[in-house]
Amino acid sequence: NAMLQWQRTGFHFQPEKNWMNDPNGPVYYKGWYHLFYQYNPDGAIWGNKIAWGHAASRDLLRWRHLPVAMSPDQWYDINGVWSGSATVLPDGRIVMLYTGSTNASVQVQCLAFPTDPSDPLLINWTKYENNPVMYPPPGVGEKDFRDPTTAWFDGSDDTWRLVIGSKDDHHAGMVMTYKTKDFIDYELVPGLLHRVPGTGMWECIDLYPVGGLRGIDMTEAVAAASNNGGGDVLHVMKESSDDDRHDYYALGRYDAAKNTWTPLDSDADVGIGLRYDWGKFYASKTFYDPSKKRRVLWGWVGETDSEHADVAKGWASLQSIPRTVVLDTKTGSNLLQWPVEEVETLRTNSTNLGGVTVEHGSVFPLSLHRATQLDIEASFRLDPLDVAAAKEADVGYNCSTSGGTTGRGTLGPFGLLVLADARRHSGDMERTGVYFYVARGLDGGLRTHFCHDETRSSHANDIVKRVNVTRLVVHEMDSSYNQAYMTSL
Ligand code: DQQ
Repeated sequence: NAMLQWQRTGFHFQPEKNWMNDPNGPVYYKGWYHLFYQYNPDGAIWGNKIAWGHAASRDLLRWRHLPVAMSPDQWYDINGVWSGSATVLPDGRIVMLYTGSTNASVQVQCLAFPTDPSDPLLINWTKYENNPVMYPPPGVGEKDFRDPTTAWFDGSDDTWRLVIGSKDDHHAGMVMTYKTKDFIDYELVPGLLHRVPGTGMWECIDLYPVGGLRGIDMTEAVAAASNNGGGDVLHVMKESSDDDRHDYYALGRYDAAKNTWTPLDSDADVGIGLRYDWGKFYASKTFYDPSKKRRVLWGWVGETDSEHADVAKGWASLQSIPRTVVLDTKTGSNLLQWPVEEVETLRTNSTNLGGVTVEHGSVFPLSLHRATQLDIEASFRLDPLDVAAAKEADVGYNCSTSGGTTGRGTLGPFGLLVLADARRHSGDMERTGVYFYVARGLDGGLRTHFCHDETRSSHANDIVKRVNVTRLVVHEMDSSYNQAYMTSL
């Protein structure tokens, strides 16, 4: 339809065309950030011929599209070059491990190397001649063995270790550890690193240390733990739940000698507790960026467009803006994520709209410069009289069922209407509400809900429109008001 304008993203990564899903093998090499991704070179839908697309960037924002890095062209990956991770060896060489779906659709792990290590763009890749290097072990389903992590070095027995997700026949998600000296021969470490009943297949496991504001490389954390106990470092375990397509994490302690990872809080274990994101965000992966000593998170953002719309557009999906991940040291019980600092270099001019009072039930139009992309930082202060007036009435507030942006309460909803169609100042104007709702909990304390309401986001009728909830930890500045900042791009 010539009337339809398919809007491409401004800064979120997407291929020039066709289908994309998981981010793969993110790595920093000779001054370039590399992003590989699940890619269908033949069209805008997922298929059984997934390849590794490839792009490189100096700043995580502006990407150079590069040729497909690996295609499904061997018996062991002919049904798909699936997700995997990069490991940088101490001498700077890169080892890539990925899952191949074989000619019999068995999931096996495969090895690949840059053909020309002197090429900073890493254009050509060579698959190891004796692939595959790992088969599903006894008792593990041949279609339940995928997505190897980055490996780390363990000096206690001079081996590299990595983990792979799976599920057992009781529908428990689980993680297995392998060790290797040469990335060719692997040994399954006895026992499971972790297992959570009822959570189904765990895709795209991630396991990494967090501590202070600086990112930590896993090898560094394992060495520190064997020397001095590791101090305050915790380990994040993340799994992508094939059951409900969300990325769940938990904070815990990794014990290399015992091959165990134990959650700090077993009620908030992996797969049943915290999530990275309450929108569309899946199959994510972090990498350690040695140039800025930070841990950076990527996630696949599958859009809500229908398959029909994707085919008409000729493309589908994007990657999240890369985010820096740190431990929230104030609570010690969750992570904090923020768009990488490079994003700030995209700001050209700015408009400060300080001191706006938003009355109950009102919409305050922001008059801004003409722009196609906005980066908004908003800080809200609640009227102490309203806070005092907030009674138990809102106990049980739930973003998804409490009326979205059109609900009315003493302390909410308040926030921003974004992606609003200014040409239609009518009741059916397209807009997406990104808002807070503060409610008293049963204990009398204030709970901040952070929601986004897609129900009026589009006039299209073939997409999913939900009201999403984010469980948000807001650090209360004092008892009379809450303050939170948010950035949307
Ligand atoms: N996507 C890949 C798999 C992974 C899944 C296949 C997660 O390796 O488990 O495209 O989205």
